[in-house]
Amino acid sequence: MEHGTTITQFISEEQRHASGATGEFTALLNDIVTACKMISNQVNHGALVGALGSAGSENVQGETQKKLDILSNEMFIQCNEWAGHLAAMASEEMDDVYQIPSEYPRGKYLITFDPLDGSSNIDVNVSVGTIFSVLRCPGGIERPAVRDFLQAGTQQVAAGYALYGPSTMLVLTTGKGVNGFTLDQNIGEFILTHPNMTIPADTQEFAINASNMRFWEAPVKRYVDECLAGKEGPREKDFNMRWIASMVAEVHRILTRGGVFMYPVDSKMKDKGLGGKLRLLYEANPMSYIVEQAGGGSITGTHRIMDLQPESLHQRVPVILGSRNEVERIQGYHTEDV
Ligand code: AMP
Ligand code: P6P
Repeated sequence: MEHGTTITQFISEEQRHASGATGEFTALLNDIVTACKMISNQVNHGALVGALGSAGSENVQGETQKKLDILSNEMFIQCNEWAGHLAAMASEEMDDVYQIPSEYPRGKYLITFDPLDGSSNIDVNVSVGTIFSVLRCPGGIERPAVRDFLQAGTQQVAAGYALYGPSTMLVLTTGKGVNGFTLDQNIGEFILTHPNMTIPADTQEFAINASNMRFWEAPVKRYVDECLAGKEGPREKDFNMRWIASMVAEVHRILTRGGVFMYPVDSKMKDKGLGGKLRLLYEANPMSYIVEQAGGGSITGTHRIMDLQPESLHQRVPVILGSRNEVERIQGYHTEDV
């Protein structure tokens, strides 16, 4: 019986187009896939295995950690630390760089990841996800330091996310488009269900946390007001609004039917000295790589996110991404108001 292309097969076939590839990258991607399967299983069984609720600790962001945040982080590390493909890892849930234990060989790649993005939703059974980004470790580095992770988004060699929703999906780019896979629980394999995902250039749907409206800067306020004005306003069409508070779910919706997602910097963040809400290395950059590979755009408001030179491991940035024509319009509002 035809079961469709598995992700293992897909990744292996992609390797054939990479002349001189040793197979390390392929093996690394497969280890990441295994980690996402394990996290999916834990998330799906949440309350049944006592995995819901707070862990009673805070992460480097000062955010309360859920038990599943810590479990997911541990699972991601366990699946990826042993095989000798990585020089080090960095996670939203860990203050500093995670060094590969001395009993394991080291490899030539780095991973940054958010093991369970949107975890504030986990206790109310709303979709959450895992976000990952793969970088090359600078040559000759035995023990990577923070500075070795501070690479622009354009240096990523792969990025992806797992979405733990009504079905578990894995969306992946290695620089040749974006492909989506759905986990077949019966055989424990991801099957290619969404080949060559592309974002429609136009949209009538935007996503923003409207409770921050009084803090927004003028270009964002202008854009949202015009959307809300609908047919009678300057856009001459009605818009729909969404806010799931889970970036992975929002990005997946945009990949599937278009839209624009905004978490802009605002006056409240600036008063606290913050550059935004979302983290550059393991949220904004991987999602920007995926969105751009799908034909969309991803900016801070004024600049392309993937061009930013990171300054710290947990740096926060503004994020406006999605349908290209909409993102270009918003960028225009930011630059014309400068
Ligand atoms: P490797 O020698 O296995 O580390 O691969 C060298 C480079 O080839 C990687 O950094 C990727 O840019 C590319 N590559 C290797 N395998 C794959 C694959 N399965 N899919 C996409 N790109 C690959
Ligand atoms: P707010 C989840 O914590 C997250 O990092 C993103 O996944 C999500 O888009 C955003 O924060 C939600 O933020 O302020 O609406 O809770």
